[in-house]
Amino acid sequence: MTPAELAALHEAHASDPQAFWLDQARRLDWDRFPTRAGDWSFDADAFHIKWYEDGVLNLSANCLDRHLPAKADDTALVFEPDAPGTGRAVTYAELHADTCRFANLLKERGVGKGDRVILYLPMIPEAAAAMLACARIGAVHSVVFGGFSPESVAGRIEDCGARVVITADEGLRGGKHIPLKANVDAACDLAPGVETVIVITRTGADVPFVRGRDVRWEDHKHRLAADCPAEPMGAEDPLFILYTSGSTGKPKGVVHTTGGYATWVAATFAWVFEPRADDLFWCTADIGWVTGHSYTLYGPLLHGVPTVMFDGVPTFPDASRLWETIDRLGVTILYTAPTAIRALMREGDAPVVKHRRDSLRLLGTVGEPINPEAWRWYHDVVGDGRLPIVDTWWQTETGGVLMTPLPGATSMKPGSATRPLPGIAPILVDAEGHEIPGNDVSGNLCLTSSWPGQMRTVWGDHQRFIDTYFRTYPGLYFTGDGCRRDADGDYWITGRVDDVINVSGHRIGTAEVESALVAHPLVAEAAVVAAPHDLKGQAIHAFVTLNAGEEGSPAILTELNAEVRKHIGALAIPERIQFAPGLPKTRSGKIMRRILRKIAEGQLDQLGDTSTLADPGVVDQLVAGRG
Ligand code: 6R9
Repeated sequence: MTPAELAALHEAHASDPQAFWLDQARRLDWDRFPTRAGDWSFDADAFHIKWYEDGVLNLSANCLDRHLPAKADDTALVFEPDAPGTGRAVTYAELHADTCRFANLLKERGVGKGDRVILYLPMIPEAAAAMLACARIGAVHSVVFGGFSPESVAGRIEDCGARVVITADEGLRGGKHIPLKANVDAACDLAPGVETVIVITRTGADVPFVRGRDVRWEDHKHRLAADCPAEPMGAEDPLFILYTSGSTGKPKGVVHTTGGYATWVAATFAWVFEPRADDLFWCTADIGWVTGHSYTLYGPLLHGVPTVMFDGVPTFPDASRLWETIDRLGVTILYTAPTAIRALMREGDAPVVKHRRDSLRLLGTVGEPINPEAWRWYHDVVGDGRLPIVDTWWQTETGGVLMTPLPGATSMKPGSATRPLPGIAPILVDAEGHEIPGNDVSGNLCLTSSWPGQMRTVWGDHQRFIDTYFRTYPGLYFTGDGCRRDADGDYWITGRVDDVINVSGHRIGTAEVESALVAHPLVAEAAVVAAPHDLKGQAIHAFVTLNAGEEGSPAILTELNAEVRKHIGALAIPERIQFAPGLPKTRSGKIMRRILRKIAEGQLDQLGDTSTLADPGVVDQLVAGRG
């Protein structure tokens, strides 16, 4: 985009927001075009968020049917499995047919508009078809990342009241088999409401089937009709629920609706990636995360841009996997996470430079702040110094990108997400919620106005939605991120200021890990904080106090890790568990995490004022025990 084009977009929004947002909605095919764009208020007494409310559309039709007349036989997605070179391309016609078959199977099993369906799947083309099938019949999909434990799956099944789960026999990643179906069986034992489990064959492993409940996709696929009408959906009908960690309690079911989400994904995909006819887009994110929803699946499909579904890991079979795959497939845009870049940077330049990478025209990152060193390596080595990088800041809650440099229009700065997209209104506030004006300042990042892709509610708990995001600073959406605005007015996200830890781009709530640890019978108390980590960005550091008379041991450590694996999943296992004779508490009994954070960070000379602690001696013990 040129600077003038970007200025024109900002100007169009400023002069008539309603007209601007209605214009953005024209990127989609509507059964009934909305007469009004945004209708919202962040004020407590009039709180509501609605976009395009009288519009009617179907997202699956927008992703598939509208491409059929001109390009039925063109590639919609490229499946790139764990083993390099064993994948295949799937055309729009094929994806449409499989989506319809899936939709018809779901209907046969009693799924209709508004019903929730849990997906626990590898990155296979059938996963795309299953998501699109839900969207086609108006069912609400909730994808659960395959790294979560049976207990986590059960919690989500119960929270959203799903009666159908779609899974695969096994996953296969980095050469390792992941027992997806066995995990679903265990989840169903814990959450007994599931009536149907649809099982897709990925590895062909011999998995037990429960008669009456389990359905093998391949047994039915060929008898199911390859067409199915797309249900006309109200713009504000829910499209999906995605569970994500917050500061407190259980993961929240973030709800996105149809018209606003689709508009925002279509608009941001166009602005950020400027799709071209010959693009092959590769977003490495798993569909279990929001990035996988918005930019592995929906964004490219809405634009008719072929998208790579990668069911592997960047370091398997070796550290050149991404670059070898880019050359083999002819990838033009790579969108990945800082944690992957750091891991590959550690392997040196050789695995990169032995591949051409000359098909690439744009690089992107998402998920966590990128350190300038990793940015430079991505730019200089991966991009040969010739490719722009879009450092896109956004959240599960925001549906799509909110801040990023735009190639051609914004100058890049290593480590900065730079500027908000058109229609996005960030401000920085201090702890009391007063705006911090001017440049060269830091504060908590809030947004003053709504945008179409904003989440609408927490599933089943609208009050929690309001309390979590709009109460800290009344009248503002609080992102949970800290941020600096530099002397030029560019934004630098400095990371979470709430009790969320970002481990390799995965959001993990400290409260969830703490409650997993205290589930162990010998644990009296646990406190979890973030510590900086070279590869993961942040790592989990846990302080655990055992019951009186118990001694910490390697055996207990193993058991504690097993608790976390059981209650959440391996991705939340702490980097470090430190046995602590006591935790630093105020006289009123509050754990002072500030002190624990400094200990975990190793900043032992910056512990600050410890005089208000009930027992200041605890700190010395913790410092000594840090080792
Ligand atoms: C899309 C996604 C959201 C949190 C967010 C922030 C961090 C994401 C970032 C970034 C700095 C970027 N984050 N992108 N921080 N620069 N480009 O990641 O959603 O999983 O909900 O995480 O990730 O802290 O608040 P989600």
